[in-house]
Amino acid sequence: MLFRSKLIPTPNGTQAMIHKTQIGIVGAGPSGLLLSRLLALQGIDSIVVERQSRAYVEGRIRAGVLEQGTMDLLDEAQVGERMHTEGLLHVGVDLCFNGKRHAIDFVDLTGGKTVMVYGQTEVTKDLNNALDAAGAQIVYEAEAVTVDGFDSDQPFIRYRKDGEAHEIQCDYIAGCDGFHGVSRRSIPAERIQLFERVYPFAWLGILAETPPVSDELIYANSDRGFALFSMRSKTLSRLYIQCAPDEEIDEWSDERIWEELAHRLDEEGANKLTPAPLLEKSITPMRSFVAEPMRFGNMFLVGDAAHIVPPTGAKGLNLAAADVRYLSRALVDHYKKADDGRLDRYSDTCLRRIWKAQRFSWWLTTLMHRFPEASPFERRTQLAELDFVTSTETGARSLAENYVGLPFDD
Ligand code: FAS
Ligand code: PHB
Repeated sequence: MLFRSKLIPTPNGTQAMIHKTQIGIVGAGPSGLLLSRLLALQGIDSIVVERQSRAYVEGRIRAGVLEQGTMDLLDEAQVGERMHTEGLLHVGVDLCFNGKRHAIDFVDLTGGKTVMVYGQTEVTKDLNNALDAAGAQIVYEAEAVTVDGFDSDQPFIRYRKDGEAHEIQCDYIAGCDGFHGVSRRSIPAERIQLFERVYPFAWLGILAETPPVSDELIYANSDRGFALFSMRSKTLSRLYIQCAPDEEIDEWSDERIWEELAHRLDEEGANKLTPAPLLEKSITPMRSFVAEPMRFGNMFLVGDAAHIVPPTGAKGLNLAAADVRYLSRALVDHYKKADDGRLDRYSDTCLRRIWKAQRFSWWLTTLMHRFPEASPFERRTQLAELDFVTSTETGARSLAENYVGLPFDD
């Protein structure tokens, strides 16, 4: 463990605790934890700095669907055991429109590929438990985190903890601090290009102790808007309703939510929907976002720090894992083979996958949601595309191949 600390005086006369490591990681979400874990298994030292508490991070209800590539990476990180025993393997999804459900069979259409339903909350807990057991250095509830020096060969992260100043001196910084993090915002505007599309709706998400209405996920496009019927187990449902982007959550009583979910389902599903007390209720805005490039000197942007997708395609967490897969391999090549080829290609390789996932997420979001400004002609063409996707092998295969996760380039 390269973790070394010493107290030194700072220019303004106070003192700071200096820590040295190889990789300084900002953010203890799935990206930061998975990167730290994969590097540690290769003997590469890191320190993770997180502004929230561990309980807060583990308590966030977010993604639910893991691609095979993400499952393989969690196995490589030796944290996949509970996922395999408690996760739910899914062989397809249903699309529901005009009051009818249509199966998209992943196994038939992709030559056997599937996805796993296993909540991001559980992934985060599994990673934290493994990192804890290995004595990993994770600083929770860090304040005033800043990143600097990434254009030099001595980048550093500064933060305050319990009133004390700390500085992490490292070889590289991994900005795993999400859309609202400090890493991307530390890049001068002239060095970064941002691409964004904000959608004219949001998702109201609920978690309820009630059996899912179907074994597979149901994506519903109804006259009243989109709804998604997902789950976390055979007794725990994760459900979403398209709502206005400026919706006040207090305007949605439990009763109104259950009524709206039933309206947006086919008759069979609506009859199976069993209202229950809500364990969680939140509204998530819908945006597509990409920052280019993803490398700035010796700092790399990873996961939501560099890109956001509307959750319709279940790509957010899987894209973050793909970035981590590539960066961890690139850092291992650097330290073990003195080969910086992958580090040099990191941004281009990640962005190639990111933009294909952005396209799919935008396409499925456009296909499944009611747009307030849509003309009757656009509504008809939307329904015609749903008919094409569910009644032709070409249309169905395109959805299936993207949903289960495209092959990695490298
Ligand atoms: P995260 O945002 O998860 O983690 C970043 C971490 O950095 C956080 O813990 C944060 O506290 C920390 N941080 C931020 N600023 C910091 C600072 N200055 N200093 C130190 N730490 C800092 N994806 C799906 O696939 N399906 C879904 O259904 C889905 N639902 C979502 C719902 C919501 C409300 C949100 C916000 C996202 C959702 N996502 C979904 C996407 C989500 O799963 C992300 O893709 C995933 O969390 C990405 O992981 P990270 O890149 O680690 O970023
Ligand atoms: C979820 O289970 O939270 C989930 C599943 C599929 C999606 C989005 C969210 O597309």
